[in-house]
Amino acid sequence: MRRVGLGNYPLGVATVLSGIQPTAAPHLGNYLGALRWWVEFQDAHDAYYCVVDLHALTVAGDPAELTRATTTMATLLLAAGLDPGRCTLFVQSHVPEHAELAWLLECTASMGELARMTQFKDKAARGGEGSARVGLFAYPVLMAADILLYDANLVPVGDDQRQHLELTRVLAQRWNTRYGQTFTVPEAAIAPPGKGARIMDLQDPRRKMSKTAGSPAGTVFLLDDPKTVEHKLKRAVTDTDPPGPGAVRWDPEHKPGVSNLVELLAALTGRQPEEVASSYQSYGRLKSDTAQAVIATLEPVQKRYRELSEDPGVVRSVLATGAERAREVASRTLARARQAIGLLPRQG
Ligand code: AQP
Repeated sequence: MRRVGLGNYPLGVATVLSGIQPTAAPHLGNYLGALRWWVEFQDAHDAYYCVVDLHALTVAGDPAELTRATTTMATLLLAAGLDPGRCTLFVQSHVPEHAELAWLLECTASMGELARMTQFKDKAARGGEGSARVGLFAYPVLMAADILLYDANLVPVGDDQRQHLELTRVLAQRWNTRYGQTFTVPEAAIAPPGKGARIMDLQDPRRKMSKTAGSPAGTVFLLDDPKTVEHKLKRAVTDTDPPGPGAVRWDPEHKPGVSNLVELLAALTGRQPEEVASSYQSYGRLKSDTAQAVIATLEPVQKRYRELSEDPGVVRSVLATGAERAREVASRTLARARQAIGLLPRQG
C-alpha cells in the first residue's frame, strides 16, 4: 500500500473511492485489506466510500436481509473509524448516476473482457454459469462506474479486486480515446505482500476469507465476540510440522495456514511477517497471540457499533448527507460522459 501522502499523490491531492458489498457483515479480510486503509486515506485525501448495495443484488439474497445488512455495514464503517466530517459515506443506490454510467460503460466493454473475470468464473461456478445472474457478469462494469464517477485517482482494495481495477483502467482509457478526455484513469492501492492484501480462510487457507464463499468457522467477522474469535483461531488449520526453530515461518506457498496467521498478526500489530514468525516456535502460542490481537482490534469497533446502533437516525442522516454530496460530483461527471458519447442534453 502506498503510504498516505507519499508516492505520486502528495497529501490532499488525490481523490479516493472504494466500496463494500452488504452481502453479510464484514470480516477481518475486508478490514485488513480495505477498511483500515479507508480510515487512513480519509485524512490524507478527498475520500468517497460507499456501501455498494446494487452489487449485492448479483447473488441471491433476502430483501429484508439486504436492507438490514446495508444499515449494519454503514454503522460498522463508522464504528471502524470513518468520520463523515472527513469523508463522504453513502449508499450506492442513493446515487442513481452509478446505474446510468454503468450502462454507458457496458456499451464500451466487450463480452470477452467480462468473461475473463476470475471472480465471475468462481461465483458462477458455484450455481452453474447458465443460471448466474446477468448482473454478476456485468458487475465489474458497475464497479468501474462507481470509481470513474468521482474521478478517483486511488482505489484502496484487497488483492482480489486487482483484475477489476485493471478493467476499469482499460475502459476509462478506451472511452477517453474514443470519445475524448472524460475520465481520470485510477490506480489500485493494494497493501504489499504480508500486510493483509489477501487474508485466507482459517479452515481452508488456499481460499480467501469471504463473506459469502468462505467457511463460517474459517471467517472472523468484525462482530464476533471474544470467545468466538478465540475458538476460530484455535481451530485454524496449520500443518503437521513439529514445533521448533523454523516451524513458524512466513511462506504462503508451502505453509499457507501458518503464513496466514503470521500475516494476520503482522498486519494487526504493524510488524513485518518475517519478524513476527521469528518470535514463535509453536503454533499454539502464535494462535493465542493472534486471537488476542484480533480481540484487541475488534473491541473498540464493537463498542462504538453498539453505541451507534442505539440511534439509527444518526447513521441515516450521515448517509443522506453523503448521498447529497456524492450526487453533486457524480451528476457533473455523468453529464460530461453523456455529452461525450452524443446523448441529447436533458432540458431543464
Ligand atoms: N480475504 C480478503 N483479504 C483482504 N481483502 C479482502 N477483501 C475481500 N476479501 C478480502 C476486500 O474487501 C473489500 C470489500 O469487499 P467486497 O464487499 O467488495 O466483496 P469481495 O471482494 O467479493 O469480498 P467478499 O468478502 O468475498 O464478499 P462477497 O462474499 O460478498 O463476495 C474489497 O476491497 C476487497 O478486495
